[in-house]
Amino acid sequence: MAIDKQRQSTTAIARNADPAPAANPVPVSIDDMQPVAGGGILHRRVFLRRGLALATALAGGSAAAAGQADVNDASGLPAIPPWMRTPGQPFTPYGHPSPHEKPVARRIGANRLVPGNGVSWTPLEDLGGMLTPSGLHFERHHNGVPQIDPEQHRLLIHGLVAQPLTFAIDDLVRYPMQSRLLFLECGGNSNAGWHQEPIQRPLGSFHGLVSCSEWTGVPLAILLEQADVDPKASWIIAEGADAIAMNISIPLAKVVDDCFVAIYQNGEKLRPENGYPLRLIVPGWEGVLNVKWLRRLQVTDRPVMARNETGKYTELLPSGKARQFTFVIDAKSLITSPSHGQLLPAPDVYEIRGLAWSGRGRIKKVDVSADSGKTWAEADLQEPVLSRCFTRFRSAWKWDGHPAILKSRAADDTGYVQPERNALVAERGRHGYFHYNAIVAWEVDEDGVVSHVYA
Ligand SMILES: Nc1nc2c(c(=O)[nH]1)N[C@H]1C(S)=C(S)[C@@H](COP(=O)(O)O)O[C@H]1N2
Ligand SMILES: [Mo]
Repeated sequence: MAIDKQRQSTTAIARNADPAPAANPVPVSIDDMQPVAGGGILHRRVFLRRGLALATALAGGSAAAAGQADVNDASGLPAIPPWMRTPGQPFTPYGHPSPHEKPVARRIGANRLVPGNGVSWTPLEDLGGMLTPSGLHFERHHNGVPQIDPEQHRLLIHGLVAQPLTFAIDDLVRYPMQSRLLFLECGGNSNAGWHQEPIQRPLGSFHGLVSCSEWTGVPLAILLEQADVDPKASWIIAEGADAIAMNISIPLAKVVDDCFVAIYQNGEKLRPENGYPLRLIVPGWEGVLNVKWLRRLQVTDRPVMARNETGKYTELLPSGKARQFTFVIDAKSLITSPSHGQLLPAPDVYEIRGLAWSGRGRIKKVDVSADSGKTWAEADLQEPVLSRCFTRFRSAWKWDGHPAILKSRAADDTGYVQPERNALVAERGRHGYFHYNAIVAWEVDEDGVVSHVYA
C-alpha cells in the first residue's frame, strides 16, 4: 500500500523523554518498564507513578522539535517571546479557537447534486477530553439544515393521548430540566469497515460520525404524563421540521425511561446543525432516532415503517433472517494515537491513546494489544467514567522499531465485549452497512508509518 511519507501529518504523538528529566522526583522503576504483554505494552501502573513524564515530542514541524522551547537568554532564564512584548488582543463577544487550530475541522462528505444530504465527520484524532466542541460535532442531514425561527417553532404531542399538547420553546424552558453527558453515534458510522480492503483515511474521516456533548432539556416522561398516554400505546413516532420531515419510530418504554427534548448543547442553545431549537435525545441508541428540529411526537400502537426503519437500517443476515430495529449502540473503542497518518519518529516509549463508549452503560475496561491481539494488557481509564459517555484510555508502549499491530478492545458493565472483525463479519455477513463496531487494527511499520489493516 502506497503511503507517501512526505504527506504524513505532524499530529502530536506523546513520546517519552529518555532519560527521565532530572526535575522529576519519581523515576520509572525498572519493573515498570518491563512489558506486561507482547510487543512492548507496559503496565498501566506507570501512569500512577509518574504520568510517564511524557515530553510530547512531535513528529516533526513543531516548535518543540525546532528547539524553540529551550531558548534561554544569557541569565539562564527562558527567553521573552514576542507575545510578551506587546499588549494582547481586546475582548471579543463570541470566542473562537486559536488560528493555530485551523486545521482541526470537520471533513464534509456530501452528495454533489444534493449538497444538503450527507455527513460531516468529527476529527476525533485531534481532540482531547470527553466533550466534542459544538462546532466540531459530526453532522448527518437528509435534506440540509432548516433555518428555524424559534418564536414560530412548536412541538405537538398527539395520537393515543387523552390531552394533545402544543409547546413553544418558551413553554418548555419552564419545565424541570436535566443535563446529561452523552455520546451520539450514527448507526452508519465506521461502515467502511465492511469494505473488502481496509480504508486508508485519517481516523476521524472513517469513524468520526460520533461525538459527545452535554445535552440539557426536559424529560419526556413529564410531558407525556401531562398528555395522559393511552395504555394501548407502545410506540412514538418522532418527526423533524426539515424539508424532508424525517420521521422514525421509537418504543414508548424507552421514551418514558430516559429520553428528553434538548434545548441546550454544551451550555448554549443547540447549534442549527444539531437541531436548533429542539431535538430529541435517545441516550445510547443510534443517531437516526435522535430527531432534530423536533416538531411532532405521535403516540401510537405500532411503528410507522418509515424509510429509515425499512429501506434503511434493516439488514439481511447470513441465516436469511433480517435485523431490524437494532437500536442500541454496542461497545466500541478506537486508538486515536497512533493512528493512520501519524508517524513514530524512532523507537521509544509512546503513549497509546484512545476513546471508548457503549450505548448500554459504562465502559468497564479497555484492553490494548501490540501483537495483533495475541496478548492484551489493561489500559488506564481517565476519570470520570460515565454511562453512555466518551471514556478516554491510555497505555504505555515501548516500541522496539519492529513492525507491530495495535488494537484496543472495550468491555462495558453489562459484560459485552467489542468483537474482532472476523467475528463480526461471520455473525453479520457481507451485507452489513450499519452498526460496525469491530476492533480496529493499526499497523506500525519499521519506519514508524501507521496504516489501517484487517488483522
Ligand atoms: N430531522 C432530522 N433529524 C435527524 C436527521 C435528519 O436528517 N433530519 N438525521 C439523523 C441521523 S441519521 C443522525 S446520525 C443524527 C445526527 O445528528 P447530528 O447531525 O446532530 O450529529 O440526527 C438524526 N436526526
Ligand atoms: Mo445516522
